[in-house]
Amino acid sequence: MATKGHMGKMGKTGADSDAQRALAAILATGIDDERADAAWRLMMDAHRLLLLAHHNPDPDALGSALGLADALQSYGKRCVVACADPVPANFAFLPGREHVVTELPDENFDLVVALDAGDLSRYGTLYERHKAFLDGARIVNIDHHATSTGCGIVNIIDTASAATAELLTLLLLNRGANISLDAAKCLLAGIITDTRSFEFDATTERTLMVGAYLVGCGAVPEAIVKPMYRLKPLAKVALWGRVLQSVRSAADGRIIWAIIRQSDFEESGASPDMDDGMPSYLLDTEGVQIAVLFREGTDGKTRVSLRTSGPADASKISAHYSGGGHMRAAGCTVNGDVDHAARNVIDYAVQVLTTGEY
Ligand SMILES: [Mn+2]
Repeated sequence: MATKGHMGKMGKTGADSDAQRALAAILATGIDDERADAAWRLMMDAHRLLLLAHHNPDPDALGSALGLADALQSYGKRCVVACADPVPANFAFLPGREHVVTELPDENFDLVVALDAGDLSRYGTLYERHKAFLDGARIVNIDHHATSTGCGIVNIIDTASAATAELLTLLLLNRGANISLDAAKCLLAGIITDTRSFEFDATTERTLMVGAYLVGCGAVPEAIVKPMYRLKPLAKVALWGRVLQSVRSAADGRIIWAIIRQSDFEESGASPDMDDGMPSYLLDTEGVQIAVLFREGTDGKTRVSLRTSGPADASKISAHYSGGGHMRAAGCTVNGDVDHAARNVIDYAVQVLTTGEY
C-alpha cells in the first residue's frame, strides 16, 4: 500500500523521532557556543528585525532569511525580509517568498541580520538607499564565504559550511530553536542550490547530516531540485534539439563544439538565455577535454563559451582572443561570422591540446 509519496510520512520520521533528536544533538556542537549565544541574545532582545538577503538573490540568501524569520516569528518577533531585487519566479518552493520586500517599510528596526554576504555593498541598492541607517545599525552577520570580513557587531562566519543555510541550521539547533516545516523547506533550498544537489566539493558529511535533519523535518528535495535544475520550457527543448545537431568533434574526440545561430532562436521560439547550461552539457561527453559553444550575435560578432576538464586551461584559450574567465570556464568574443570564428578557435584549441602550449 505504501507508495513512494507516502514513505516519508511512515515510521519513525518527523521532528520528534529518535533519529532527529540524535542528529540535532550532533549538529548543535558544530558551532561555537559563545558566538551562537551572542548572536541569539541580540535576536531575542530585539523586537523588530530586518533580515537582509544579498542582491541578485539565490535560494541560499533568501532561504536563510526566510527560514530565520520563520524561527524568530515563533518567539513573537516582528521580522521583515528584504532584498534589493525581487524574488525570481522559479523560487516558488520558498515558503514566505511573497512577504519579501524590495523597499524598507518605515519602521524602527532594532536589529539587522545580514545573510550570505559579509560586505554591506553586496546588499546592492538596498544598502545604497539606506546607507545612513545600515552603516549605523546593529548587525548580526551570518555567512559562509571565504572573502567575508564580517559587517556585524557579531559575525558568524564559517567557511566550512557549504551554505549559509547549513550554518544557520547549526545555530538554530545549538539554541534549541524549533525548525518548522516551512523553515526546513527554506533551509534545504539554500543547501541544495549552493551545493548543486550535494554535488560540489564544498559538500561535507556535515552538509549531508544537516540535509538529513531538514528532510526529517518534512522538506522534500525534489520539490527544490526539479524546478531549479530540470524543468524547462518546450522552446528550450526545441532549441537544444536544433543546436545539438550541429555538434562536431576534433582532436580524436577530445574537443567538442556546437554552433548556435540566430535562426535557431527564432525557429524554436527560444529566448536568448535558453542556451544556458549547454557548454557544460557538451563537456560531459566521454573523452572530451574542451567544449566550445559558438553563438552567433546580432552585431556580426561571435560569442564563445569554453569549458574544460583535464589539463586544458579555458582562461588561457580565451585570453588568446582577449577574453577572460577561469581554468574550467571562460569566454570571449570574436569578430566575424560564426563559422569563421569556429574554425579559428577550434584550430587554436587543437594546437593547444597537441602542443600543450598557448
Ligand atoms: Mn551561500
